[in-house]
Amino acid sequence: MRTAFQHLLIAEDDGVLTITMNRPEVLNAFNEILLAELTEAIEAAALDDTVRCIVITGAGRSFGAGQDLKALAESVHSTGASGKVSEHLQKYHRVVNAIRIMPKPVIAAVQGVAAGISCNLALACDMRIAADNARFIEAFARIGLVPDGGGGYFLPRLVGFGKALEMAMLADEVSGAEAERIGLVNKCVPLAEFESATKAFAKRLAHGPTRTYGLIKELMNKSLESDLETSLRIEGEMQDIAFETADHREGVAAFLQKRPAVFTGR
Ligand code: LHQ
Repeated sequence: MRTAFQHLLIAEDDGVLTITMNRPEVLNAFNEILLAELTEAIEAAALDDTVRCIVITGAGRSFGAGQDLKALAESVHSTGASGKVSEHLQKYHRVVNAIRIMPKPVIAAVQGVAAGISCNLALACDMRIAADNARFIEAFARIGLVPDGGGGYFLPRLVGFGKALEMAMLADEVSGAEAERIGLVNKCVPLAEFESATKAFAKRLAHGPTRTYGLIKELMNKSLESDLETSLRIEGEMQDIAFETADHREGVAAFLQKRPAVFTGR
């Protein structure tokens, strides 16, 4: 996959692909180029078998400040084409969908601000690790907008209905520690440990049974929309596939031989 981008930094290490959004002068706010490049990198990662875990993070002092409002004012607002915002949003939806159907784990590593659609990009990821300086802001209502980028879907499912409405309506900052408490992130760590903790978390996932992780992800995602009967049927379908993987055989062999399993992701 391409590794040289205008607004992304790409690093691959031991099965972990780290995608760093890199417009630190505007807190990694999304312009057209950053959005297109992020889409390309995520879609390419899905097809690359050497990638077994993806980390999305931000350069500088923040994760991201949402849509670049200057770029928005110059384009949609100044041309009077505000009715077309939903068309613009489809580009973000492509990223959200790419993360959801990615057959391997995607982690958002959030330090500093994650506001607006950048916050919701983090919510679309499978898991989130935050530094203790993180500030999650559903900033939309501050500028008279509704949460987009899948926020209306992921936020209530992560934190519950009432908290989601509070975050979306009041648009107050939620700290990393509070985000951990309410289930918005999987864990919050001191900023000094953020990089090493993210690496350890991602490496552990990258050394896991990747094919099975893809099935787990599909099972969980589909269960959000299913009744019990359907979910149990899907569970059976997924287990039929998992049962045939080399990693299942390796896991059982490792257990019987009283040694750690070495998963290849197949
Ligand atoms: C920015 C931005 C930014 C440009 C900081 N744009 N420059 C909506 C509509 C349509 C289609 C698609 O999607 C969306 C979705 C959305 O995401 S709507 C929500 C958009 N985001 C926001 O409303 C957040 C705006 N930013 C802020 O409220 C603050 O900057 C936060 C709270 C994020 C951070 O505050 P501070 O830590 O105090 O940093 P700062 O405000 O000083 O920002 C640093 C620089 O970054 C500054 O530039 P400057 O030249 O003055 O140093 C800001 O202008 C720039 N920046 N966010 N979204």
